[in-house]
Amino acid sequence: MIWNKEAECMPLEGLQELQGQCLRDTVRRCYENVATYREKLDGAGIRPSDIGGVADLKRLPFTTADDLREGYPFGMFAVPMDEVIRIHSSSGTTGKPKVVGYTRKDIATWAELMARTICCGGGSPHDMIQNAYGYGLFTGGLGIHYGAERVGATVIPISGGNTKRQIMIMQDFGSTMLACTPSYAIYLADTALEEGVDIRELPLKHAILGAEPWTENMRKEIEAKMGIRATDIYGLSEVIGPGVSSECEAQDGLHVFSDHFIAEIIDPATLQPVPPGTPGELVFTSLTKEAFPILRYRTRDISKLNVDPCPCGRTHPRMGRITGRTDDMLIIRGVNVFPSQIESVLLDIEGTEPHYLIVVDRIGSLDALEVWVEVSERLFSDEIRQLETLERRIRHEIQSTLGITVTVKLVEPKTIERSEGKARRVVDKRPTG
Ligand code: DLL
Repeated sequence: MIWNKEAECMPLEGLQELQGQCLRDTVRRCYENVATYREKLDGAGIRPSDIGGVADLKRLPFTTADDLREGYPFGMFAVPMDEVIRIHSSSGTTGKPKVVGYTRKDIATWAELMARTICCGGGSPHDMIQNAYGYGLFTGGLGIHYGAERVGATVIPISGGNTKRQIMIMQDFGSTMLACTPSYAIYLADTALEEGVDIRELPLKHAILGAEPWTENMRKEIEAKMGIRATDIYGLSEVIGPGVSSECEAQDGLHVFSDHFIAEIIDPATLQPVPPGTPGELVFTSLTKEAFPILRYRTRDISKLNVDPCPCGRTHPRMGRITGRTDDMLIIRGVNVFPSQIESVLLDIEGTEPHYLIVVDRIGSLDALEVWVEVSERLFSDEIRQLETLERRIRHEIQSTLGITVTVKLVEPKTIERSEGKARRVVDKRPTG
């Protein structure tokens, strides 16, 4: 089911034309109403009238998380506060949160994009959507909520946490779609089993999962454990929240809703755009947002673009699954390490659970990488010899994937802290500076 066929299946020429018009308008509004953009554009010697169409996008300066923090809290809003009807924010890794605002039209746009996301994930007005994303300043809860209402589905605004209650509601209400982070989906499935509930036997059919990196292996595991189809959904507060892109039934890349956002991939070192298929940093420009328009925002997320036609009929280009971030990339003894690489190794090994923690420390002058892995209940009660074999195997597999030595620590089931939102996978104890 395509939510908005006219927009989502628009011929590429028409789409480019529309993007050009919206870009001109967005740049003009940014220049006229936001001091940071005016200074940046003046600094680059660009006047809004220099922007003719999409081809001129690459002339615009980038916007970074630091720019947003400098404008904290409302400095980058492009409309008077009276027109702002909603605020959200996202905690950064350091310092003040990033604060974003929405006008009434922005909220309507967001609901439309979330309606598309839900339909991309197999949802329809007949669905009962259990929304286990957190409600509050985080965009996940209210984003899905408005989208579900726009579709005409029934939304259960249960928010995150309280796992046993989630399972009870899922059984009693007969939820057909689940919305939460992928790590929470696994936790939910495992907890259900412990409670003697097999989710595969419940009416649940779909899950729309995102807000944190996950892998194809995790998808397989979630789909098998719950007997459902799991769809990757992506977004970030600075751009709108969830509803920036979504996988469709092809499960092969996430369509970027390109009548509202332009995605680019750049080489983070040279800052130059790279051709389709080449991995790099995702950069977004909003085309229709009023309260918080954004020009060439550097997300730090690593992905690639695919402009090939999709069997689903949507024409909007697809971005690949996020494979890491330029800033969560760990550099250990000079080697670039992505937590997702370690995760895929673990998920391929029988007897391990998808709960792990990467602990990086400095011993003397050398970086040390330790991976804590939870093992399954069954294995943990086995002989020591078995555990040693498993530990050796994990160590060997990680070492051959990353090319650096690693210590593996097997820990008892349920010792690694569970998260109800985004999982925290890395503890970096190295001194900074
Ligand atoms: O996480 C918005 C969201 C809510 C997306 C619910 C999907 C579902 P922020 O809190 O601002 O917004 O965090 C944005 O989360 O830059 C990525 O690093 C990461 N992220 C979001 N979706 C995905 C995904 C929400 N599908 C940051 N895969 C982004 C990997 C994701 N990473």
